[in-house]
Amino acid sequence: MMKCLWFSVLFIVLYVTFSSAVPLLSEVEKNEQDWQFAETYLNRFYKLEDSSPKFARKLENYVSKRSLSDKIKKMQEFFGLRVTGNLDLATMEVMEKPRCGVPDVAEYNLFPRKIKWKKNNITYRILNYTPDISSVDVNKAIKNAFKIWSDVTPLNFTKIYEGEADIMIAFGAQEHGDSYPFDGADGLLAHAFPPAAGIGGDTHFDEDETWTMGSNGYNLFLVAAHEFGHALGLAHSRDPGALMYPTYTYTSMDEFRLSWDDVKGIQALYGKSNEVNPNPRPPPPQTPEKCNPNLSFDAVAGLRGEMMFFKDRFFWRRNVQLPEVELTLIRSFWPKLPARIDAAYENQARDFLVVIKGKKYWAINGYDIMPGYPKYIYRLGIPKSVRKIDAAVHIAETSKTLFFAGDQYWSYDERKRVMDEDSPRLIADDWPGIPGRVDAAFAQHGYIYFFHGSTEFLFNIREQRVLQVHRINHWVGC
Ligand SMILES: [Ca+2]
Ligand SMILES: [Ca+2]
Ligand SMILES: [Ca+2]
Ligand SMILES: [Zn+2]
Ligand SMILES: [Zn+2]
Repeated sequence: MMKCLWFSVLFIVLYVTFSSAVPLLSEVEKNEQDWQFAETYLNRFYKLEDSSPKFARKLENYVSKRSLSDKIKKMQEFFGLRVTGNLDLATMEVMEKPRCGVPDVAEYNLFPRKIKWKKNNITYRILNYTPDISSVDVNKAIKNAFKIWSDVTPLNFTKIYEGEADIMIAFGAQEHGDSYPFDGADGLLAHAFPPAAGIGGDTHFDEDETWTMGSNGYNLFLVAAHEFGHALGLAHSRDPGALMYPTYTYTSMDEFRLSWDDVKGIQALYGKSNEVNPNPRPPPPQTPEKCNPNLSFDAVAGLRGEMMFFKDRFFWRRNVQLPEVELTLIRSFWPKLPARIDAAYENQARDFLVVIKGKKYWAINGYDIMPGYPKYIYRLGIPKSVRKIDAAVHIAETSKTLFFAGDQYWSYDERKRVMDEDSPRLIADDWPGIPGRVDAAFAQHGYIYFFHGSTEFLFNIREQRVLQVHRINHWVGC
């Protein structure tokens, strides 16, 4: 299914760039395949009717096409996509991502009642092991996955080796005994049942996945941590920064944190941890809010006609013609990039995006990091003493890329591939009206948009002056 995602994305990109390319499938065939795939997806994750009275199911028979479009809208709303009711590219992209098998509209979040364990001491048992990693590693991943929840609640998890535990953990392929079959490699990764007796709380992993302790295949700790959220009573979150978001994105164990949204959710069910922690950890990370008046950007760049506004682990993606924006994790687009970046620019003529973090930079073409990257920024002629680039901007008209760091900037000639000799220069000397430092910059049609804190300065390059000053929130739909 990952293959399928890459294929469809590459296909569209090639098709747009070289419209003479011959598609492998006819549009009609492709369309028909997409609709069948979407129907399966929507019935699995957005099947409201199943949990409601019989008349709804009966009704569904003759309004099925209409209801499919309604379900697409629900799904688009859930993932923060543009709500069209159509199978557009962005919608298909999300549907094809590997994900959890628990529905996004589940019975237990349709009703406001809380489904939770009525006790704080919960037992678990591992019924079988995957051959992919050692049983020691499986035990470790499972234990750590429970720990992230017990760290923030009064819950205790105890492993037992026989008899029935509250949370029975098993690996299984295809139909594995609960009439919610898995689907082979990719697609569904795992599922878990909400708290209750019997099958309640039980957690199953798709044995057709390759389970790992690292970044290849699927990381067992990350998937288990998500599933145990369900086994404790949490539904899926719409917050792309939350562990309880339905799709899988890799984060290393060192970088992993429960998000503010996850912590709020689990504490609403079980309360806070009773233990007084002698070394309190920093508060859980919050997902950036587009209407926060103090919002600032880490980096801004174009990407094939869209605009990307980077902030923390995320970026907002905006098609300039449309008012809506989509918030996505950087890693869900480019799993090999750092979680956060400092600066970015697009070279439209050569069709690549450059992102910079610390002393390294990556060139990206579509979804692919180009071979040989990351490279060091000093190879462009920036002194080794510069530890961080604040902002980078490429000016198509002059083929120059400007790198801003502190109160200075460097100008790189993309045609000659050398740094201009008079670099660096002071920002104050050449960009009157721009504050001493900039967070991000973006150039278009003879203007540079400089971002500083929550303020944007529109600079006319030819007239060498600031024309307008705005708050930055409007860029992300606020
Ligand atoms: Ca159980
Ligand atoms: Ca699967
Ligand atoms: Ca920056
Ligand atoms: Zn889930
Ligand atoms: Zn199962």
